[in-house]
Amino acid sequence: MQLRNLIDKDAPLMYEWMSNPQITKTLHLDYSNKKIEDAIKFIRDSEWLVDEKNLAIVNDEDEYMGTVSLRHIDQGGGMAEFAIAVREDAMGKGYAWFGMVEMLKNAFDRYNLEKVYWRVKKENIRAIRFFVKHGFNMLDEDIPEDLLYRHNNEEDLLWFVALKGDDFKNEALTRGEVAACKIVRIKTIPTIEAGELSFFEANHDIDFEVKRIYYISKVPEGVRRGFHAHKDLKQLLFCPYGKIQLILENENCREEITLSDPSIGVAIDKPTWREMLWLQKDSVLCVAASDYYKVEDYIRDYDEYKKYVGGISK
Ligand code: T46
Repeated sequence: MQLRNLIDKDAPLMYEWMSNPQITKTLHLDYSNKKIEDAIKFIRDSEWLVDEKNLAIVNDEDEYMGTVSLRHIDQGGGMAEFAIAVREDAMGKGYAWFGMVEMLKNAFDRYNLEKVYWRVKKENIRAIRFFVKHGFNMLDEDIPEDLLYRHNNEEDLLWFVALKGDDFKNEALTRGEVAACKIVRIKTIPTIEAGELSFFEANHDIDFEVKRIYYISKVPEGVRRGFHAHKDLKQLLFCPYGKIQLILENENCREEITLSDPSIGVAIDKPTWREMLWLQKDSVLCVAASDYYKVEDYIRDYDEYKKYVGGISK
């Protein structure tokens, strides 16, 4: 995946989503009368626009998957508006998340902006859940006047913001592994306006029988736990509520991941040094384990762990 400038050959695939009512109903413009010529014009105009940047999200074969945009770029005020549209084929495959993160990086690192805002229709529950899941702030009252004015104070909109320095790159949803431990997508069934239900099954979703479940709660923010490894125990760790950073280290690397989504778990199935940092008060860490509690399975001394796995480079 990558971002690149829009080019003429993207027009047919751009027109594909422009003429898909399922996609355009969540967007803010009326696309009902758009033609392929409008896609071509949009691409060509994008070359010379000064206060707007439109880029293509493309796959490894350079096929257009969607457009990400920064609009109304206001260098003086340090802000811009973000927008994204992806093809139906690109949905659920990480393209939207990739495009968003890359464009926000551009906004903050390249164009030196301080704030990027975007709006979502209240009825677009899927998008709202996506942004909330990634930890973006939804605005109640601090919406700049000129944004409201520009969009006629429309009441069916919710506003989000990303600020320079925000930790918005929670990659848990797009990565496959952390320190060679598998990131597990826990099956999650949303119910309209009644929350979500997540579940996993022993031997189907995780490759061990569960003999023990424990959970860690009431941990103050900023506290670290763990600092040990297990010799044989296999575990699935997940955070059904709150935000916990998991730092994992094996003989080759030390990596971290933020667990902040009930549908994400990490399966630790080999001797791995672990530390858990509570980023948010009242976060809960749940663990499904392959064996009963056995004190002799723990390695609580870091040097001993290093010897156990044959020398770790930290
Ligand atoms: C792990 C991380 C993610 C028990 O008596 N039974 C149990 O099933 C467990 C898990 C713990 N304990 C006792 C042992 C200690 O006296 O509870 C006390 C606290 O355990 P610990 O200091 O090991 O807690 P954490 O949060 O550092 O580590 C725990 C698990 O122990 C460990 O297996 O992988 O969570």
